[in-house]
Amino acid sequence: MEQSFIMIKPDGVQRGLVGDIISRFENKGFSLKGLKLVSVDRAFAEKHYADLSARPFFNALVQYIISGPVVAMVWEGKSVVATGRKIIGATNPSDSAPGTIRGDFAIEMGRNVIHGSDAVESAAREIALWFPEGVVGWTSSLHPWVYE
Ligand code: DAT
Ligand code: MG
Repeated sequence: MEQSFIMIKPDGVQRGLVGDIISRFENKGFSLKGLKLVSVDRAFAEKHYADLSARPFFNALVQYIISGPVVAMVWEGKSVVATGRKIIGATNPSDSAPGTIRGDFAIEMGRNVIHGSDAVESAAREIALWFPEGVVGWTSSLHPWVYE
């Protein structure tokens, strides 16, 4: 089954949005396979955002991600990568629809509360980076009530 790496950024943690955000993924029917509160250093954040290293906002982005603890998660389910991006909303909160996480909780791109993998391949890379110890293998007893 498909997995996505979802991270609540430091502003989401500081603002007390962890419970609400987790609820949105749980309520959808996705399964939590990994979860930890961590502070990452600059080198780690630069690795996570390596694809963006040439962009002018890269340093500010890295500074933001290391400014406080983040909640790193692995969520699993059918099409969780693409659907997770829909739950999160557009990168720029000015464009994020109400009802999405960024649409409901964010105003600026540099404080957009949450990260979600943008493809199955990047999800695999990010999960390996953030969870080198592996994730938890379990099956929800609700599985037959979520999937036909
Ligand atoms: P996303 O987080 O929606 O996958 P991304 O991977 O393109 O977006 O960029 C990572 C983060 O970098 C994004 O959440 C916010 C920031 N960012 C992206 N584009 C930006 C820009 N043009 N100016 C400032 N920050 C930007
Ligand atoms: Mg991205």
